[in-house]
Amino acid sequence: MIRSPICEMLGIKYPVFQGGMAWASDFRLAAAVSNAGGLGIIGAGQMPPEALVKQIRQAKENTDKPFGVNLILYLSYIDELVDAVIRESVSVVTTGAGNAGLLIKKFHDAGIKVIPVVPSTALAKRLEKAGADALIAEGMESGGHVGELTTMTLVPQVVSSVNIPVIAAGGIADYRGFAAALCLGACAVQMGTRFLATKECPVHQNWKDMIIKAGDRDTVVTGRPTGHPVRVLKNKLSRKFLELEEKCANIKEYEELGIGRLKAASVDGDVEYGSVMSGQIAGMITEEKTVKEVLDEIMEKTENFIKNFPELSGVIN
Ligand code: TUI
Repeated sequence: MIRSPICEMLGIKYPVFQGGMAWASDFRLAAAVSNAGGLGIIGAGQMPPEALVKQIRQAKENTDKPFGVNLILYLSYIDELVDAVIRESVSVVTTGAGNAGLLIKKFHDAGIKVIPVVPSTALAKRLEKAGADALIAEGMESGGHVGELTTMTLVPQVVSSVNIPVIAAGGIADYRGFAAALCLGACAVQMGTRFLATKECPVHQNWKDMIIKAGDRDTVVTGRPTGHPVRVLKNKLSRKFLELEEKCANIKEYEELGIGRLKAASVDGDVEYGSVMSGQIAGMITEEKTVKEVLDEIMEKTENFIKNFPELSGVIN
C-alpha cells in the first residue's frame, strides 16, 4: 500500500483524487470514485445552489465514503455555493480559478477541509499561511482552466515552498505519471481526463470518444486574452476562438462565443462547436474503462514500480 498523509487526513484508501470537472463530474462519477477507494469530487461549475445541494444529497445516497466538492471561485454568486456546501456538509472542498484564502476559515469552522488548486508558489505560500489543509499543484498539461507552469516545474517548486501535503495534477493518467509525481515530492495525484473516459462519467459518448481518439497534439489553449485560458480538444469552436485572438477581438466577443459551449459538449454531444475540455494526456487514453479498473490498475502498477526506488520506499509499506 502507498502510505500518504492525504489518506489519513481524508479517510480514503488510495491517494488519488478525481478532478472536479464542471458539467462532467456529477454525483455519479464522484460516488463511483469514492466507492472505489479514491476521492470523488463533484464539479459545482456554474450550478445554481439548489442543484449543488441535490448533487451532494445524491452523492451521499450513493456512497458512505468521503467525497468532495470543487468550487470555481470567480463566479459572481460563489458565496451562495459556499453556504450550500457548508449547510450540506461534505468532507473536503477543492477550489479552482482564484484565491481561496478568505474562504478557508469559514469552511474550517464547519469542519470542512480545504484543498485549493495553485498555479504558482506565491499563491501556495499565501494559502498555507491562510490555513489550507493541502494544495493541488496543477500544471498546464491539464484540461480546462490552466495556469502557465508545467506539472514538471510547478510540483517540485510548490513542494519546496510549503510544509503541507501537495497533490500533483496535470498530465497524469497512469502509473508512470503517478510515480513521477511521487519523485517530484507530491504525496498524491489528481486525474481529470482519465476519469472523463470512464463508464460512470456522465458526459456524452461523443466527448469520451474524442478523448479516446485524440493524439498527443490534439489539444490547444484558447481564451488567453480573457484571463481564463482553457485547454480543449481542437475543433471548430477552438478554431473560432483562435481567430478571435488573431484579430485582437474584445473580451465580449469571447464571452458570447463561449456561452453554453461546455453544456453543449457534455449534454448534446456537440463536439464540433462544444467546449470539449481535455488534458494533453488524452493521447495516451485509448479505452473507456470503469472507475474501479482505472483505480485498481494505477495503484497496483505504481506500487510495483516504485518498489525499485529505495528513496521512495518511505511512501510504501
Ligand atoms: O479550475 C480549474 N479548471 C477548470 S475551471 C473550469 S470552468 C471554466 N469555464 C469556462 C472558462 C473558464 C473556466 C474548467 N476548468 N483548474 C484549477 C485551476 N486553478 N487551474 C488554474 C487555477 C488557478 C488560477 C489562478 C488558481 C488560482 C489562481 O489564482 C489567481 C489569483 O487570484 O491569485
